[in-house]
Amino acid sequence: MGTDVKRLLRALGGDAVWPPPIWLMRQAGRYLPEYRQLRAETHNFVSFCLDPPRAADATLQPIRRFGMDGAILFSDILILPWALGRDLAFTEGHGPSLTPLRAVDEVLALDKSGFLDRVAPVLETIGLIRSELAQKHGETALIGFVGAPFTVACYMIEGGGSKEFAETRRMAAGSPDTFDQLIAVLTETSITYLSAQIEAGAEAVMLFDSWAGLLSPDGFRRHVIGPTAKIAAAIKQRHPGMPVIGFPRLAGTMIAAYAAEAGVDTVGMDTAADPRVVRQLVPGTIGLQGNLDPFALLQGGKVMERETHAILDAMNGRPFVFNLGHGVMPPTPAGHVAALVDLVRGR
Ligand code: 1CP
Repeated sequence: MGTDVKRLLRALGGDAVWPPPIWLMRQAGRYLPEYRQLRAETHNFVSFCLDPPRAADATLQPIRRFGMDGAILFSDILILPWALGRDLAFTEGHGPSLTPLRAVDEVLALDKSGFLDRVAPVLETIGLIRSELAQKHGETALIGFVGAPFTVACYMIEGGGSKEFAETRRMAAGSPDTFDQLIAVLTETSITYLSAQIEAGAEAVMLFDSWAGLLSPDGFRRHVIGPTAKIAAAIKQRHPGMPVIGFPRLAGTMIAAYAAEAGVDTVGMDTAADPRVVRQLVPGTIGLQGNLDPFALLQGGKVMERETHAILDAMNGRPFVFNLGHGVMPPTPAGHVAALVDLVRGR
């Protein structure tokens, strides 16, 4: 690959680019004063996600400040269930709430034919982002995303966030036909939605499986690896060479099976993963991404430096993308993010 290819895309394509490219999960968000200002202009978070100029602006804010190698589309994993016809609201300090989905009729009623029209503003946002990147930040690549089917099902069934997602796990064990039908709809619509994001200009895609770690090994194979493998294979078939990143959060030792079988090019490591161990578990042909503790970034200084160097030392020689192990915490000083970017780039 030529050196005109963006550094992030070279790393996601399997090159051990060094120093590694960097971007951060939740790099757009409340820790940035300019985000809080933009957010205050819209009461409704869903409308904000569906407002192309504002969503493009939120995506680009961390790029303008820090010159990250990756921009992640400003949207949310719950826009897909909303577009499929489920009610969705975000309340201040409480997070998302949806009407809980419990019955097979509700799965059958999901609007698989109409959802793509409802996400048209997201596709328009992607076009706006790409044109500003092309004009002003030629080295930054745009990442599109969906929530992986299991994690999206967790929110749809439970009706919001949860520590245990007990209703979801109860349905997976007790009504497997209904659960499998929901996962199948999410798998199919995720393929369509990611393809549309790629056609609109996304240069890589990521699947966020934030709750993958709740499952047993058998459940993980069925509900995490299975649907992810279908999505990754379909994306690769429709868009040859398109980089696919998977983030099976808190997968523990199942990260080995995920890397070997899910068909993603790059695997995201969460905060709890030891990169020296993951390096042994994951074949060298698969890229890795992660995994600085968001609390080390919040702390900054020596703690951040020590943990960052440990990750860089463990990942040297591998195709690798520096990131956090989970999202940026709202109280994080923006100066710590700037210092982290300098640290990783060796400045
Ligand atoms: O008012 C606000 O500012 C709301 C906060 C917020 C933001 C900034 C939410 C609500 N979503 C987002 C944006 C977002 N969410 C992005 C794009 C921006 C970026 O990363 O820079 C992405 C990729 C997500 C993905 C997302 N949403 C995940 C997967 C990653 C993860 O954090 O584990 C999940 C689980 C969600 C659900 C969600 N959306 C918002 C909240 C508060 C939550 C978590 C709810 C919970 O489980 O408690």
